Amino acid sequence: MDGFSQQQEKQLLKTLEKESEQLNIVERRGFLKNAMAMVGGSVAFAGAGGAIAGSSNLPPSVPIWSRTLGEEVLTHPYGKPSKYEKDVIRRTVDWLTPDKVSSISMTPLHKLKGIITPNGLAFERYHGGLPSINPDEHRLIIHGLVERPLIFTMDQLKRLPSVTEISFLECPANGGMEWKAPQMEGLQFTHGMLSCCEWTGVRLSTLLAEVGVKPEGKWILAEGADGSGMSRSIPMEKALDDAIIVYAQNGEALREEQGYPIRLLNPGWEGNTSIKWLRRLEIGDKPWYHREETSKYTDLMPDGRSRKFSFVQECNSVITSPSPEVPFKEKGWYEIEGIAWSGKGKIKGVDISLDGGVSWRPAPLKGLIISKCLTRFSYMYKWNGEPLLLQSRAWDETGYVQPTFKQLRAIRGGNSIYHRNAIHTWKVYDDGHVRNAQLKNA
Ligand SMILES: Nc1nc2c(c(=O)[nH]1)N[C@H]1C(S)=C(S)[C@@H](COP(=O)(O)O)O[C@H]1N2
Ligand SMILES: [Mo]
Repeated sequence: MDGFSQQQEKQLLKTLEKESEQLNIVERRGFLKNAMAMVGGSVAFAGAGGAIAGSSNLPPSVPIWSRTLGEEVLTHPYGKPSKYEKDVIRRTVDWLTPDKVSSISMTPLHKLKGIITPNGLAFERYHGGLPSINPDEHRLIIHGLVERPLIFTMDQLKRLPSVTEISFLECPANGGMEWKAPQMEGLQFTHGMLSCCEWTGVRLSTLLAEVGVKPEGKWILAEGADGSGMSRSIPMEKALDDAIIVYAQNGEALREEQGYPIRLLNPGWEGNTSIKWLRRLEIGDKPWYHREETSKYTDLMPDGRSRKFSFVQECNSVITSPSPEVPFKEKGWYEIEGIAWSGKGKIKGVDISLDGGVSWRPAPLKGLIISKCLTRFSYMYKWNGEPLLLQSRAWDETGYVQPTFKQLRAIRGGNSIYHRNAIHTWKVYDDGHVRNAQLKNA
């Protein structure tokens, strides 16, 4: 029982070989040798896990869950993660959310795989708390410079032709605490105002065709039904391009946290424009210059002027593993993994650096590569206990390359909160722990 049968070992080696081919590993031989050592010594491998060594559920014993019957069907009519995953949760930063109503929670990016954020882990941003809206009592009003002002029930919206698209959603304040110096010790806090879901709803352009926009109609005010009545002015071009009135998220009804029963989604644009609990769209001939687009969500430039309507979330990337939450635990092979995204389209490529940006090597993209979506990159690396300055640098299909901090600060100065998409540095120490770092000249 202890170890694997020869046939199992052969099978595993075959799988590894295939995977390594896909990953294009340069030092393939070394990688496989190492993997075999782990397979051959499965007891030692399990022991390396630490706390549970010696458990009566480990081989060669038959574990308790194999000797008893499990729970009945419908023990959890709505499924939930294993109790052993209880630390995989959204988290807040106390000093960012003093009143808990105007608040923000962050996605545990270090624990996620693939590109989809599960509904229970999508970051949340509230300007006036979380409303609980009865869909039967909710309406979407469209008025202003239109031929036929209309009021839609939720059922009427769902009868219109629908679209389903995957898109990331990022608060432009993501990483905002890092403008002046590294502050947050964790990927969840440096980059966690970011999620990527599959959204279903009606194209805003479909609704605009229903009401008939007058030729003077150039902007749309979107307003939420929450206590903050949050509102943003959206240019007609975006409304006619890819904006969606969303009612479903990852296959099920939109979560209350994300705007139930309906929200506006502007793919690739600052999350602030994607108004949740949407109740009103007014068509006008110019922007409204409301609070969230004048006093907030603007960038104070070095010359004293303000950058406003900075809608697009530009190309960005970060290494998710290793990270402060996912240190190297022992020497050996690791998959250095991360995510890249761009509000302008598809990710074209990612380089990683092990030496703080002195030299770069390509990190192959893997999985789905979709416009305005998280995209995974991965690089196999054998860590021998040396300190590293890990960085990733992504570029998108428009040719835009993620800037260094130095390049970003040279243009935007140091007063901004929003749109910090600079190359991020993780410092790996010789014992494997990882800290958030910024380099003076990069
Ligand atoms: N009505 C309303 N819409 C809103 C907000 C809000 O407080 N009220 N917050 C905005 C901000 S700042 C962001 S970043 C996104 C966050 O969306 P999420 O909570 O689904 O992640 O919603 C936006 N839409
Ligand atoms: Mo936001």
